Amino acid sequence: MLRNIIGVFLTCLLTGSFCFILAQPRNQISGKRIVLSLKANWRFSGNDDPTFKDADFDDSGWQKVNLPHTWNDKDTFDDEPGYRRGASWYRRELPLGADLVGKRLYLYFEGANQVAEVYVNTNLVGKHIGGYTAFAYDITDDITLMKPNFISVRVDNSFNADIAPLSGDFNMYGGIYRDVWLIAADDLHFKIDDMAASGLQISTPELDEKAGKVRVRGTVSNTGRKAAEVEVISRILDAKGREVRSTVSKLSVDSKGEKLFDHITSSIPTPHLWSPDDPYLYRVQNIIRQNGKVVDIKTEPLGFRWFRFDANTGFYLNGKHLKLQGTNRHQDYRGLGNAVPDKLHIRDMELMKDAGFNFVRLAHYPQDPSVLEAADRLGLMIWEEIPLVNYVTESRAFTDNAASMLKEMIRQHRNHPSVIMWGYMNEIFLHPPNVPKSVFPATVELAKTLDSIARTEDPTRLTTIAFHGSDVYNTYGLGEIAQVVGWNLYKGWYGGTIEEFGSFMDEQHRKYPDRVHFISEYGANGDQRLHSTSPRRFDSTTEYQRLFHESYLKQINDRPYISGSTIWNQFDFGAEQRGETIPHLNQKGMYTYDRVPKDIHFFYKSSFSKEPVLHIAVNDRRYFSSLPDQQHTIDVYLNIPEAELSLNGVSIGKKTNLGGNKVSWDLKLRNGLNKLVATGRSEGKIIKDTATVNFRSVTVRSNEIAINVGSNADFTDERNVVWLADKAYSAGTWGFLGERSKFVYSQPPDRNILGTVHDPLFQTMQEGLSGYRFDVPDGEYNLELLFAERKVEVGGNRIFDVKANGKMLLEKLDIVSRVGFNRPYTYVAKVTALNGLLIEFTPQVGDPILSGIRLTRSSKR
Ligand code: GCB
Ligand code: CA
Repeated sequence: MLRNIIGVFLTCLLTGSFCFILAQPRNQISGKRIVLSLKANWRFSGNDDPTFKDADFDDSGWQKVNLPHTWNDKDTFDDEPGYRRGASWYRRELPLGADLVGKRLYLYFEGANQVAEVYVNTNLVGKHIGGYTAFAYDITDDITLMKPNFISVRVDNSFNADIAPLSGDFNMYGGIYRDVWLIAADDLHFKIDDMAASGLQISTPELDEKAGKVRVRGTVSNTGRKAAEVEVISRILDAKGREVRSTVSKLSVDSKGEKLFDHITSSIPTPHLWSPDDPYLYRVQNIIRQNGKVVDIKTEPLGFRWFRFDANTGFYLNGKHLKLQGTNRHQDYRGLGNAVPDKLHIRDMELMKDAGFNFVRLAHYPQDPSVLEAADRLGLMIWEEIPLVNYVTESRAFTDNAASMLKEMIRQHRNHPSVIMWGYMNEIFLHPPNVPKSVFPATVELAKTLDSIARTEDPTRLTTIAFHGSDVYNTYGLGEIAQVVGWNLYKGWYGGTIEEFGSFMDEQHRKYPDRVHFISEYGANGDQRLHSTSPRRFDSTTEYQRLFHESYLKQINDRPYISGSTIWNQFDFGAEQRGETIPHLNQKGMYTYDRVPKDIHFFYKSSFSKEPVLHIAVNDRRYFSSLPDQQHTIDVYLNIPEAELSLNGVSIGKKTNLGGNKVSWDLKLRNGLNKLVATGRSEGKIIKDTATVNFRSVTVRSNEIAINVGSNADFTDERNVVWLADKAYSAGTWGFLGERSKFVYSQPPDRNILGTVHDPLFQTMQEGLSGYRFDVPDGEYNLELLFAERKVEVGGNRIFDVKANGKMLLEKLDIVSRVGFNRPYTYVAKVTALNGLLIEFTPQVGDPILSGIRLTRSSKR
């Protein structure tokens, strides 16, 4: 119900006034619950002191903030290793007016990462453990109406061995990063502080196409001084708000007591079913009436749908086979960390729907209520999980905390028809070094405990765990516990080949024919600045990302026993410890961190969406530079029968879509701007996509030759300089020399190059080269040489001389002593070419290296 007031709340924000809002869902009789947003007017301190809880503490010097808020939006992206994990405080006044006299008051937090202590007027009203679930406290007895009241919240995101996640490839941003509400209820209300759930549990115990029944179980609380006789009504409303069924019961609830009720409707004929194609939503409006007067209303979503999995043939929704075509989502956003407003959460869900997905895995933790609501409305089925990632602690407290996270997630989100699976572990055997052996059986025991909690709390969903690509899960019996086995597979990324994916899965299916197999992750980096005609594993080119996904999707589709899959990841996301071509980011998204689609998005859209798709896959379409006489392959993603491509106004032919959702043309671009237009037809309508490619062919006569030395990839920098992929020298062109010369692609953890955004240039290098030769015309040139030495554990100890056509440029160059490890060193000189230009590298200690070279002509002779 909280969500229904958002529109009203915005108005309040705009007028800047403090206001109460009646929680009054559309088409409903007015209820008595008052819900007030506590988004604005907080004060924040990054320090920690016990006096901050005191009502009379003077916080006027503190920073003003609004929620959602995190203190790690910036330090997770700077070049200082780590980010602040510790305690901070939030304070604000609660202006409570006469309207609230006689009400029961609750503070409702949608989430704070990861331990929150809530004080009201100096008194501790509750402490919540776990960063991703909601919590609510009754604060009535700590409040004095008509006087200033103060809330102080201590939030701590320190590492805590008893709280999951212990580690993970994502940032554990600290803060009150979701909405906070004040709920003022009548003494008689649907229970609010049962793990911050709605106090209501909706299910459809009997359901098929012909008829369905709805069961509503709930708890009525009476916080008043007198016992009360009430009526509880559950009304089933269709999407237009028309009452379909109504069930009433009479309860007597003791003072300071609570009462359960259990309603089952009579059979509803031909219920309108919920599905991704037709996400039809009913609602269940629950009313408490006392002496004929409405005292509380709580409305929950309802969808009629049923599902099952088959180990050989996959997933079925409402009796019909449906391959789960999905994607994963993290909850952060460029510039915001995890403090993401609802409208961006909702837009993310809409972007996933737009690509044609029918399923989303909310990895690796429960997400914002607006996410679940959007999933219901849009028709996206959901796998939601608690954040047990990489390993567990063998302690009572860890187990208890994990159990309560699981219960909270289930109770808070179980009424969403979109949810079909509850997960509780991810890659839990991807142990860091030094984890004791005993943790294997302990993890299995914990999995059993959590699995049985999930099945007891909610027998209508299935349980699941995500494994990484190792047999260790089978060895220890973890594969026998959950109802669906998820696999996170990166064959052809972190190691192995793309084709090994299918054979790995076939082997699993052969060995465990009764298991339901799902692919919970697969993905590869895509950096829009990097391109290659010979993409390779781990190069972060958009081309490798496309190759990887095209193959995986085909392999998944070829295997009916694979019930479905979720791509890693829908969006690039923050991962502070990573240092790939864009440091601090996991770059496997189909969209960038600020939600710009990469080409791969259009491949999936062409594969899954029912809308016509025609997309020229030339990435950001800005710039393209390469060797002369090179043919360019232009790929077009499409889901229509055929397409025609024209280049600069001239048709270069039609191609038929033979089923792979991709057609390609080989063509030659001209220097300067090239206009590509793809056209096709869908149901009589003309579909078009255009792309402008700014092309420059580079020869020894060009004014600028820039090489990404030691790399297969062209790198376009922010000035539109294209650093071409490297090659061995051949006469009439340029290239590296030396028998011992080898390409070096740095690997984690040595990758982040500090103080530059040209990481991919400096991360790759030739090692052991003897020279670099350009057969350029005689004349004066500016030369730029780029070097970086990798982290101390992997980098070399080397000293070498660099000469240009025999003239010493750098004598006894020792990169580390000049700039240190993992820092760019750029050397600039004026050089003269005479019968070409030879840059020589002569070792003194170790092997010479070079990461980039750029030659610009300053005069002609
Ligand atoms: C995984 C993890 C996920 C990582 C991903 C990756 O298997 O479950 O948290 O982000 O791999 O990109 O390496
Ligand atoms: Ca390089």
